[in-house]
Amino acid sequence: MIKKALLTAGLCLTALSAAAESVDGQIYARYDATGSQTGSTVDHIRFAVGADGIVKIDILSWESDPITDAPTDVNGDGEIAFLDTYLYLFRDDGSLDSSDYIAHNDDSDGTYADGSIWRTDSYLELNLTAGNYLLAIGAYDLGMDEAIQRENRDVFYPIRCDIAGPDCTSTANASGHGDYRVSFSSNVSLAEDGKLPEPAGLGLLGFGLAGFALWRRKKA
Ligand SMILES: [Ca+2]
Ligand SMILES: [Ca+2]
Ligand SMILES: [Ca+2]
Repeated sequence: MIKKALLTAGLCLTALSAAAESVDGQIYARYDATGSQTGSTVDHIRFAVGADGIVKIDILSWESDPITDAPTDVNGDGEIAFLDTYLYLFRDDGSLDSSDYIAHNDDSDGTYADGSIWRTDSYLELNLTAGNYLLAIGAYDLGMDEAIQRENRDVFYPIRCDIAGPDCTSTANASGHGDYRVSFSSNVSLAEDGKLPEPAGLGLLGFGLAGFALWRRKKA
């Protein structure tokens, strides 16, 4: 019974830590056998909205200063790796297709509250009813079919540059990967799914249960 109570407590902790959640992820360039870029990956993030209301989805990615083109490490990970992000939002009914489409966004055009430095970072703010949703994030230019199939066939982004190297401009060659951070408003909770970047709260839950198991062995 104690174990069940603690398990419940752990799940509650996860639910709490999921409030105002953010997810860090990477979009990877894909190449053919000759080394030519053929496209890039698309991530899917599942989330739930508990009650009808305004939901905000804010992307942080672009790392080249819009005035000087100087590398700018907006996510503080010590590298300059970014993309021109592109979002699609779908209802999540367990079988994703174009009938689930709600909205898409390429460029935010001026919402920098999350630390964004350039308008190419995507942003969505819209009224959603309670329920389950799926966010697809990839690189410009992302079509709906590409978002659904998780295969972006456009080439160019993401961009990776040497943080101490020459200026990093939007005309740089696509390579490697680009990083993104997606921040959700506090009325969103992230869903568990093996395909998705792991929410920070899940790591805490795992640590908590492992600690409890150790405590049980010591007491026995
Ligand atoms: Ca942003
Ligand atoms: Ca960075
Ligand atoms: Ca964009």
